[in-house]
Amino acid sequence: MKVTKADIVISAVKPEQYPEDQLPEIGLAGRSNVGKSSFINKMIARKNLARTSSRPGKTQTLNFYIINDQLYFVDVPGYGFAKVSKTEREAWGRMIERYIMERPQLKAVVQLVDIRHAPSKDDVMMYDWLKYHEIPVIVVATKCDKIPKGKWEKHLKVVRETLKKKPDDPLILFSSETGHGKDAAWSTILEYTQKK
Ligand SMILES: Nc1nc2c(ncn2[C@@H]2O[C@H](COP(=O)(O)OP(=O)(O)OP(=O)(O)O)[C@@H](O)[C@H]2O)c(=O)[nH]1
Ligand SMILES: [Mg+2]
Repeated sequence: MKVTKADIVISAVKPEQYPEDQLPEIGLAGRSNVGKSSFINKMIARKNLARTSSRPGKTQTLNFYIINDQLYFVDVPGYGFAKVSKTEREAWGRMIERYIMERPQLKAVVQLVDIRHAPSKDDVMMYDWLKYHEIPVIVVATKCDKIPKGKWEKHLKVVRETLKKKPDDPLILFSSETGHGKDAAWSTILEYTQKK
């Protein structure tokens, strides 16, 4: 897809702040620092519209990005970041839960995992939770530029098996560095936004 327009619309913490138009939404989930914001930037070909950082925990609100007046990417704060208090973690949990469980426009969640490592316990818990709530998941194995091509398939197999990924959920190899997988990710996302 050719992105001609992309903007951040709102950083929301509660439902009253979500956009009111009925455009389809794609949520981004994954542990802190996995590359969710970088994924958004690569997909919309903008260097730093979605703020990225080498410091985990950069994204702390639900950030709604409108793309070509057609759909939203919703950047969700990452999980598994140890340096937050229990109270903060609970507030985070409630914010995400409310969004994911009560948003009819949410068509799918792109769950990012780091291709270099087997999905963590938190990754597995997140995937199971999404499946329990019957949310379609597009698994994106990112940072593929960090391992040699000859090892991609072996690592993808570990991702598939550790998550116990449902056959219906797509798995896409990606790199925000090289743009590998960008076209595949776009066509999959568009397919899901067109489902009712
Ligand atoms: N080599 C490489 N580095 C990446 C890739 N994607 C992200 N990074 C780097 O990983 C770090 C974290 O990226 P972010 O996009 O900020 O991660 P995030 O998931 O949004 O993190 P939080 O907002 O903390 O949840 C940054 O230093 C990025 O440059 C990738 O595909 N390849
Ligand atoms: Mg981020």
